[in-house]
Amino acid sequence: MVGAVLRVPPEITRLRILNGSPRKMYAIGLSPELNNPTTFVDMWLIATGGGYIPEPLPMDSTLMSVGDRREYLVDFSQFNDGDTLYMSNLSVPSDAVYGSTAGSALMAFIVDDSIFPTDPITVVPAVLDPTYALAPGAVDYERTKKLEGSKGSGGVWTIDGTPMNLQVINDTVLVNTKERWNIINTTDVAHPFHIHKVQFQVVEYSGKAGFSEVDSTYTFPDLPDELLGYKDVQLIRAGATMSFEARFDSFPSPLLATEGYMYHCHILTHEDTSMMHQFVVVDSIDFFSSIKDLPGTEPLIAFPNPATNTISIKGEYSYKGNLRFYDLQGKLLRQHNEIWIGEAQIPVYDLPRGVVIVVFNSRDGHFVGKVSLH
Ligand SMILES: [Cu+2]
Repeated sequence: MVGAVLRVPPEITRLRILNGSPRKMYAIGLSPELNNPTTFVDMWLIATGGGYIPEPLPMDSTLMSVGDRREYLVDFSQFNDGDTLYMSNLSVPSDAVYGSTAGSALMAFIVDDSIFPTDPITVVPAVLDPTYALAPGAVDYERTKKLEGSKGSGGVWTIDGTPMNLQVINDTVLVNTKERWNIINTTDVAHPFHIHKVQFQVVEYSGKAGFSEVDSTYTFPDLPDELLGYKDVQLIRAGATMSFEARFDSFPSPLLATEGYMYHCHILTHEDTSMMHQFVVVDSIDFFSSIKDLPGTEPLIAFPNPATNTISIKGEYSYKGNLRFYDLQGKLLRQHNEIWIGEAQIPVYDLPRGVVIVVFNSRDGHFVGKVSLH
């Protein structure tokens, strides 16, 4: 809403802020000055999209990327009845491809002595979540993703150069494991990386963070406010790398999953032009014991079995699809996209010896089987 006004009590007030814009980032602060503000009032960050941070963190301004949610305490008791504070609209980073235009304030807060909250907050708490720590356990698996594309590429943005394909599950995560994901922004613009299903914690970040124009490396728990807390979206500035850790502790897919959770750039026009992949979380026992041919598909066979150097998968018809190899713990070993079964000799000489799971998916046929490598 343009020109929004909120009347607030002369008390500490909790503000929940969401950047719901499809693609614009906002750098915000609170100031008594309407235009070109130079003085700011402390905002105490208390929570992110995934919960409380360890203790309130005061700041005068911050960057809200697309999809960001933050909660702040602001002490309006220091002002008089009728005083007005403005949410300033400050300059966004140089690599924010769809920055908002700095200048006019986003909204106003008017202190109003006639408002009496029934349960006022009288002090900013010293501690919010004393148990806050990195998600427990060692990292079971690590993945690295590259955000790719450029402003000159005609609006084609991808993850690892691979367009979004609903027929492809790009990652299979084993339930009740902890993973580290390294997201490398190789592009010349900032992307807010967003993942469904989990709340992650940034453990390392190298490059420009927030709206700073200075390259730095930050390591958990010494993080600037823009990187702190449990979250499901994190802006990664041009050229920066963000690593997060998360536990995938719930809701494994009941069957061989064909419906994935998404991870993608939160800029709507980027996710719509392919900067999105999907993953499933599986329980390995359920995953492999429930495997069967889907209705309406013909049986396929992998041969030779056992195999040493190559295998082929053969059926009555030729299909084009995606072939993946997993180990018995459900970890993806390798993926081949867009191959024709019945023709391709698929190399397996470099896979670990022993039994591997072969999964083939296409629009028309599915195949899951075990192949023994020796
Ligand atoms: Cu993007």
